[in-house]
Amino acid sequence: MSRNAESTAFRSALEVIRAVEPRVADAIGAELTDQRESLKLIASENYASPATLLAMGNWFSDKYAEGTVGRRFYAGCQNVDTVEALAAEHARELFGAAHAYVQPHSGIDANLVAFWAVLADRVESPALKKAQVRQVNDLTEADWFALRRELGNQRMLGMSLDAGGHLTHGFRPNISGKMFDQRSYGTDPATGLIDYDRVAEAAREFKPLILVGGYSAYPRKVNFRILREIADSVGATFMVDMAHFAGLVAGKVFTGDFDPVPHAHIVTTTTHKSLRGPRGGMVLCQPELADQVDRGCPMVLGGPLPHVMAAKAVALAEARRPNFADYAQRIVDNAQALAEGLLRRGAKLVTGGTDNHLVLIDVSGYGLTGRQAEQALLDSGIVTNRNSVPQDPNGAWYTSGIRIGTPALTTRGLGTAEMDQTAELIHTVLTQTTAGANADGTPSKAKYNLDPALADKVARQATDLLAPHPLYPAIDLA
Ligand code: DSN
Repeated sequence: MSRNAESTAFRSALEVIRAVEPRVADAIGAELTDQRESLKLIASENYASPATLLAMGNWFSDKYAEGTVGRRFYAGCQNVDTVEALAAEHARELFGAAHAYVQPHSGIDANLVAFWAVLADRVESPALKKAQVRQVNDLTEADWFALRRELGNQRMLGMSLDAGGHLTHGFRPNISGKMFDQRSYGTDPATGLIDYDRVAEAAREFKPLILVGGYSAYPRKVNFRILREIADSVGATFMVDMAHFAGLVAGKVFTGDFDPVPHAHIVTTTTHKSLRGPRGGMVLCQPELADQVDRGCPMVLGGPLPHVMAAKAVALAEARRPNFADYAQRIVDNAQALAEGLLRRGAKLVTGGTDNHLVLIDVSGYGLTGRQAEQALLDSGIVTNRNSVPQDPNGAWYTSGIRIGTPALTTRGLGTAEMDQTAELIHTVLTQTTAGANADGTPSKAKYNLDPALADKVARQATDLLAPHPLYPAIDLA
């Protein structure tokens, strides 16, 4: 394929859009410019390939396809069947999973599908069993009442939010926190690491139906073999949300005890983070849960998005190529170089470093909240996001942490030397920013002081750092 093909494809697409609503075409072009010019360190973002992006922009978007491959509620789904089956096959092969369900629209949706599958599989309820064998019309009012009571009385044990767990692992702002009686395990206050003995103790006391492993802000590997043993010891189903590190599993950086797929009963993920696919979700599971997982739509999900499933098939095919393992290893090498660069310059990092794709800086040492640090970095062309640290005194809104991740910059081709320069830029901004005050003179958790000339200088240095690694080099929209 000629490099020109990518340029022609995107230029032509914008020309067609511009003829209808030029402001949308302009915004799409501006987004590319912004992404090209900023140092993207958001741990959950990446840059999908042109092939993946293009697979989403077509008439598959117009097709309804509720149900699953070969068993649809709509006619004419033969082509959707082709791409859904391909995406599922690539996912099974890539991760060595018995079953893959590629319809979830997002990570939250994937988790809801998984929760439903586990509830349906595990909750002892005659009414639920009747509902499963499609005798819904035979259920009495009393059956429905009993069913709701039994479903609404189940327990989940997951990682606490401030230790790096995710909202969808049973926390109140998410529906999972309303569905489940939830308890969390944290990390050791001295090391910041998961203390598996404490997890086992919590599991023995709480006896969860579901033990959840996985995280969105924990900078270390997790031993999924031990978590599975804990789950088995209390009769829990073991679920892992690998949304953040799916790329590291796909690229065989996390193997053996650190690969969740052979250990968990059910694994959920997004497809757009370290895995570098389109925005979306996916569920992998052992055979006994497959039937329930496949009921995800219409049980939990709206109609599948065939254009996104097509893009998932493309991205998963890319991840099966040998060079993806090299990419995954470079993500971790870069995160470790970034962590070392920050530590050498005096930063305080949660757990003292990283062995995955992310680094969590405790910015309280600079006298800043996470919100102040996030905005000061943004002014300087460095895009990150604020995040709680364990036992965070500033709560989930202001926070005391900055989470940074390397999947996106690694995709652009930056390496460990450039990570050290990135650490220098972050260090410069954080040491030159001071906390601001409210109008009445009281300390503010949001306002900050940073010399705009310094911010501009850092932004120019960031652009210089990126210049040898253009984003989508074959695409010229001018
Ligand atoms: N929003 C994603 C993240 O940034 O981790 C997960 O919810």
